[in-house]
Amino acid sequence: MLRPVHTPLFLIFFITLWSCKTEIASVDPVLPLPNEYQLAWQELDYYAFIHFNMNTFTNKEWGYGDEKPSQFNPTELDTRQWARVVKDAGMKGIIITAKHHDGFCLWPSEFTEHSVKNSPWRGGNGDLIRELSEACKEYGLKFGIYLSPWDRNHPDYGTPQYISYFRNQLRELLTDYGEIFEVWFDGANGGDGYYGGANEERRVDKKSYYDWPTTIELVRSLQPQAVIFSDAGPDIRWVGNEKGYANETTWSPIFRDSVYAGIPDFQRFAAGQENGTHWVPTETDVSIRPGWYYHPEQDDQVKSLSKLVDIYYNSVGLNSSLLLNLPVDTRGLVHENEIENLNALAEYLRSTFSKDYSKGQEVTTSSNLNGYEAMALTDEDKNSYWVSEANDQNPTIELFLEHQVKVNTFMIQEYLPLGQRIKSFYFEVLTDGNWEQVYKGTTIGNKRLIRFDTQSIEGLRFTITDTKAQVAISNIGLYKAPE
Ligand code: FUL
Repeated sequence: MLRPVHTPLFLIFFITLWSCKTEIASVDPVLPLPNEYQLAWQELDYYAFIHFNMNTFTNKEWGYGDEKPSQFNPTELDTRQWARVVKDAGMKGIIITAKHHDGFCLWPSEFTEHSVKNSPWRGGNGDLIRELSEACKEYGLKFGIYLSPWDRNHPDYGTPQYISYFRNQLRELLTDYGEIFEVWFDGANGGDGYYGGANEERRVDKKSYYDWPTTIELVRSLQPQAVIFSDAGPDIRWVGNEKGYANETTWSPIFRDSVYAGIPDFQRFAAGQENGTHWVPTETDVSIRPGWYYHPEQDDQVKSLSKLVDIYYNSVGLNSSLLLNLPVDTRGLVHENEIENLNALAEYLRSTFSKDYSKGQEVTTSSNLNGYEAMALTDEDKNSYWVSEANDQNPTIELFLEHQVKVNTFMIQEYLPLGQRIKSFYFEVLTDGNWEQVYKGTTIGNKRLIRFDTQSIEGLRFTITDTKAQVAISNIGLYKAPE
């Protein structure tokens, strides 16, 4: 039998209105916020730097600028080997030193003779940037460019003409080689050098000489999705050391009035600033050997698996990304010793993160805003997230496991599109009915990895003790890393 039409429609209308109101509460963002390209970059976690250029052949870290193109002569150069090694290591991309401080160019730039075109490599017809960009494409890796603002070879360095030269080179690199994910501007600039034969010291005013705003606009116009790195951003900042360790407290926001490569102001930037005005997360750059470039005498000084693991946890696990440098050797290959340790690291990370013990387990929270339930925490979807209620002073996550599990690693991520919020927390595990605090920390941001002694636990509790606003957390994970 049909019912009268007007009553249910009327009811349905109000029920819909009511449910919309209760389910979709609004969450105010905490400024500043990342842009879409910074968010995409943030997901890369771990990618490679490759230092390979003239210094590889002169066995130096910083060439003076008087080297001869004839000295650049790799015998077995194979960028596909680099890409394969990087891919196998679980890294997501490669940033290459297209030009280091000595000025030699790995591509046949039309603006200088100081490049591969005058070297014996590939009979002077080689273009390493092309070969590497193609290898990255083939292996599904992102491709990035390091272009040194300092040039110890160029006669015009220190004058306005050099800035035009620098931008012309940037235009070549950002036009001719497909999509670029990151542009890396080194802070080391100004000092003595060859400078076309002048052999003198040239100091520049790092704040004004490069006119960074114009260069940044050039990058934006050619590769809008590329994130730009320098000591102070604009998109990504230096972590403040070359050891591979981010700060325990790492805010992505900083007070950045201007961008100056070479004026890092680490006192302010290493930890970021809780109430900073710009979103400029850190990148942790470190070499797998003592040097950035290949030196045969360092063949037995490749960082060990345990050191690499430590670096991974202290960069990726501390709201940073890991830019791990591989010094390609004089053959033009990633050395066997690197490959061995990288493969061990990849295996370690795979075996740790392939099984998440929190998945499918019962999660409860101290409060939640309608529409942002606890189950978002374990659904492995970065777009869903849990939000606590505004009056919840100690937002808490509890997870009870069906069976005891042996674990030693916990992961938690804030939902970054709403800004970085959490200021401090502690973490407890439940063993044989007893809660034990195993870690106490400060910021979280993109990702916090917590290591603790391997234990058979039946539950865990994560308590936020201070936050800028109600918390928004997208994911948690529970893992067992190999001993
Ligand atoms: C530094 C440079 O001077 C080193 O040679 C290296 O390229 C490193 C990544 O950045 O500032």
